[in-house]
Amino acid sequence: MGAILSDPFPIDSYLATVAARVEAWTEALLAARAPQGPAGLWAALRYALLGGGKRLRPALVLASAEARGGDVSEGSLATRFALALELVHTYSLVHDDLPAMDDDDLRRGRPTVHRAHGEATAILVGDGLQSLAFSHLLASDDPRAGRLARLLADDALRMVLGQARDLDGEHAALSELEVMELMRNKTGALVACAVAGGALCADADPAEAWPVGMKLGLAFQIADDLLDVTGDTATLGKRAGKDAAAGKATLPRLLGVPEARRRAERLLGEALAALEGLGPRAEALRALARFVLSRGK
Ligand code: GRG
Repeated sequence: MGAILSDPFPIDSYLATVAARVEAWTEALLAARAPQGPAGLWAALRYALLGGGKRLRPALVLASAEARGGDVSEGSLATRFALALELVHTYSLVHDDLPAMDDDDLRRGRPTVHRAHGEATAILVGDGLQSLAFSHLLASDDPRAGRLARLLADDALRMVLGQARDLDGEHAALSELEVMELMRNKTGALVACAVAGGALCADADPAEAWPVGMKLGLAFQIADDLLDVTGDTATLGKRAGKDAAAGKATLPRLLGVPEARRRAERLLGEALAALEGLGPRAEALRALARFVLSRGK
């Protein structure tokens, strides 16, 4: 962790810049679409989209494209894909928080969407976000948009499969391998999608980038599970200690905190090694990879 703490890359300001860009794209999307109404649904969509969030997935898309010499300027395909991915991610959080799923009342330090806007509206917010994501991406006349949409659809489906496994209530019986498979689907797929999609936007091979993103996605989920054990609700902006309360099988619960941390560090090391060959242009991507483990929320 020493190298992580002394990271000279200004990751906080990089993420703040990405967050500001994501928020500006979101405002533009809402301004174009919300006038069609109904006002209540669009207010809830705004609440879901502009309530904070680290914007890690869009940052990974842009950094992965940049690392391979891709265009990440305003209006580029990479920016369109980055927003589409964040819309899908936001839909997953809104639906995951519903009473029928994790039944959470706190997300990003505020009441969850169903708490603030009602359950039926929260279901529609998730549905609407998914449609908006593909509509926004496919509004591009870039011929690569179709491949990106397929990538996003396939990884979003993997997330749904992971969520189904997570909900099926047999956690006590899950082996380490089964927990890893669950994490690969539930969390890893969208993070891998970010890194692979960024590569595709730079005309590099997404199939080569995807497994590196998967390592980061797994490290990200282990870090999340560690924070659930070691973090507090105020810092996390969501309830801490939920996994143990729900009897969920996570790596920290299965292997203990120190071993789970070692696994996450190993995954990060493997991802960083795979990114080494990309040279100085990949500095932001490598810093984001380190942030996956060093983050406090
Ligand atoms: C409902 C189809 C469906 C899927 C839900 C994303 C998800 C799958 C569940 C959310 C709960 C959870 C612990 C998911 C694992 C991935 C994860 C840690 C998501 C939170 O992502 P962050 O930390 O969130 O990037 P912010 O708020 O920063 O955007």
